[in-house]
Formats: sequence, structure tokens, C-alpha cells
Amino acid sequence: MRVLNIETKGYLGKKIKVAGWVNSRRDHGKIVFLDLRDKSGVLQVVAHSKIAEGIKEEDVLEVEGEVKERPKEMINPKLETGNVELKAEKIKILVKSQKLPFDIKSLKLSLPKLLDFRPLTLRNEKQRAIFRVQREIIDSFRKTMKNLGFFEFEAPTIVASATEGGAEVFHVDYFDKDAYLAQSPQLYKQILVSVFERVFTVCKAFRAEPSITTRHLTEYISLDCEMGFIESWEDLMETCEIVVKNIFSDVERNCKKELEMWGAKIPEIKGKIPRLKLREAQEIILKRTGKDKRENPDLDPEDEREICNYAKEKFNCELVFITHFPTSKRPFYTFEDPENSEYTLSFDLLFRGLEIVTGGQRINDYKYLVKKMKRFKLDPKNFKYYLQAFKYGMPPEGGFAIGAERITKQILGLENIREASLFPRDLQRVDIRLKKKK
Ligand code: AMO
Repeated sequence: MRVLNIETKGYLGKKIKVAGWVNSRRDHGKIVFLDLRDKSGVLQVVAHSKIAEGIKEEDVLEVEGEVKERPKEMINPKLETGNVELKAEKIKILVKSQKLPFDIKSLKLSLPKLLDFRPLTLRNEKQRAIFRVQREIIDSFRKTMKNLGFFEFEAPTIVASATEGGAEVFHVDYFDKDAYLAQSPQLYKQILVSVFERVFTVCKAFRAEPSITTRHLTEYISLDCEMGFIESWEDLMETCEIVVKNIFSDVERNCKKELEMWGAKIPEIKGKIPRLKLREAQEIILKRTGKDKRENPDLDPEDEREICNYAKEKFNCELVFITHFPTSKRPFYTFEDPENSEYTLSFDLLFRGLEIVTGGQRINDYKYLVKKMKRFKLDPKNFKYYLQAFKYGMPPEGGFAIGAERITKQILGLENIREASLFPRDLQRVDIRLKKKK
């Protein structure tokens, strides 16, 4: 039976079989060192040149032999299997690899090349680490949600209307009728509050982003939740804080090696994440930079960086909630501040200079929701299906969504969000770079 590389430490002096890809080959006369890579890590295989003949990088092997302790001077403390090696007795080449177009281990490539060769570049240890961290983030979100009594559901991808407003929606030619790719699971998570009270989903969201930025994808992973019977919209920010803090502590505990590879440090959050109203933030930005953005309905990327610098200096916190965005600029479903209807009970969470979460309280009163749709020039008839949930009793509710690639990017300090997507899609790329239609 096959033993994983990481488990070989437990088989000292025993004969076992391992399998994997050749990460590297080093020849020392009649002795050949092969670093064999499998899903668990790398193991050093020592073989006589006769049985290692013709073996090259990325060939897929099955190796049988004895697990031995390495001589003291050969111990590699950087490797989890660094004090053992496998003395090969039999090597079976399961399949040969063709000549590699570049060195996978050092991977000195531009971003477009890195993505063009994704099936290959993902084999690089540091690239794989990104997605181990992302997996931990998603698992952590799911774990916290379940612990807090949220019900997991799968949101539809093909939807009948644009939910988040704007023109950033992909049209689907649906049997000669109109449909769209979901910009978010917003309407469905709200509907389900009237069924399960607390719900969450890990789903794909689609935005027809017309520009190339380091923070936008056209398809991203959304970690969405929605909760009913809130006593105040503060409940939402508190839940968001619990979720994000758990993500940080799970990644710190379970992804030590990955964080080290990227030189990344998990932020320390002592006490509560600071909160600033949008207009307060803009006043601070004016004082710090002399730039007057007090009329703007949102923060731009430069503002997000500036206000995070401020939060770090003032509160020693790398995260900050921005609240009370203008009613005119938030989607139709957003609850207005009873103290000033110009603003909403909504928030963004910024982390190291980038928005990673959006959330807020929703309008749960049927008649008011219909009125608000009309004010937003939306036809309630097109939302008849969704409105049923409100017509027949929706408790006070709200929720939020975390962008999985964004939080991954910020934790690891990646320069571009595409690096945090296994198979990124953007204006110019679906797997490969797209060519213009002739
Ligand atoms: P919003 O549109 O702000 O809110 O999106 C929520 C979060 O999703 C991430 N995100 C993106 N990530 C990568 N590429 C994109 N193009 C992209 N667009 C958004 C961000 C953002 O904070 N329904 C609301 C959420 C809610 O109120 O519950 C919504 O979709 O991290």
C-alpha cells in the first residue's frame, strides 16, 4: 500500500512504497538524489544511478524501498521529512513528463505567464500554499457559521434579475429569453431568512467588471450570510468580527508553513475593530492629505489605504469598519438610518487598505421595500418572486459577504487578486488570454 511522504517518518527501518512527481534530481556519481513530491510534501529518495536512469523532473514515479535515518550532516530542518530518506530498491515510472517550459521550483514568471501556465505553475510549492490558506479561510467561515446556528444552502447561479444594481451583470441567452449570472446570492439568502432564520452559502458571484484592476475578478468566491431577528444592525458587525477573527486564528494555527513561505503575519486584533462613519473617514482623509472627498458616496482605493493607515496609527489595528454609506449609492434593499434617511445602516470592512466585506441591515417591511424599488427605478413586478418572502412576514434582518480572494490576497500580501484565484477570469482572460472576435 502507498505511504504518503509525510508519513514516512513513522516507518523507520521498514520497507514501503511511495508515489509522486520528481521535484528535482541531483546526480552524485553512482548515487542519484530524487526529491519526490506528493500532496503531503517532499521526500528525499536515494537511488543507484542504474535504477534512476532517464528519470527527469515531473516524471510520475512509484518507488519501493527502505526508510532510513539521514546521516546527521544530511538532515534538512526545512523539510518536514528532513531527517529521513528512502533508499530506493525499485522505481517504476508511471508516466513520463515532457520537457518543462521553465523551472517550476523557482518560478520566475510575469503574472500573465504565471496564469497562462496555471496547470503547471500550481505545482509550485508557494503557489499551492495560497490555496491551502484559501481553503482554511473557507473552512473556517463554514465552521463558524455552523457553530452559530446558520443553515448552509447552495445559491442559484442563473438568476432572473441583477441584484446589486449597475451594469456589471453578465447576460445569459436563456432559451431565447433573458437571464443573468448572479452578481451575488443576495435575494436568495434573504428569502431563506424567512425559512431558516440564519443562512449562509459559499458560492460563485459574477461581475461584468469592465476594467482591469488588482482587486476585481469577473468570477469570485463569495462567503455570504444572512440573519433574521437581529436586535440591532450592530449584531451584524459583531458577527462579522467573530467570523473574521476566527478566520485569522484558524489560518495562523493551521497554515504556519504557508504563512512563513509568504513572509505573512496574521493581524493582531485587540478588543473591537474600530468603526468610523463614511463622513468621519472623509474628514480624517481631508485633514491628513488635504484632499476633499467629503461629497463622495464611497471611498476610492486611495482613501481605503489612507484610512487603514490612520486606523493602524490611531488604534493599532489593521482593520476598520466604515459605516453609514449614502442611501442613493447602496442597493435598493439597504435599510436607512432612522436618524438620517440620507444614510444607510450598512458597512464595509477594510483590511490593510482594501475592502474585504460589505454588509448591512435590510428593509424587511414589504410596503417600504416596494416603495424603495420604485424610487430606484426598479419595477416591483420583476421582483414578485422575491417579494413573496416580505409580503408574508420577514423579521428584522441583515447580513454580509466576504470576498474570499480578497481576504486571501490581504493575508498573504499578494499584489494582484488574480494570484488568489485558482483559475481567474477577467476582462481579458478565461483560462487563456482571449482573442478579439474578427
Ligand atoms: P459587494 O458588491 O460589496 O456586496 O460584494 C461583497 C464583497 O465581495 C467582494 N467582491 C469582489 N471580489 C472580487 N472581484 C470582484 N469583482 C468583487 N466584487 C465584490 C468584496 C466585497 O466586499 N450583496 C452584497 C453583500 C451583502 O450586503 O451581504 C454584495 O454583494 O470583498
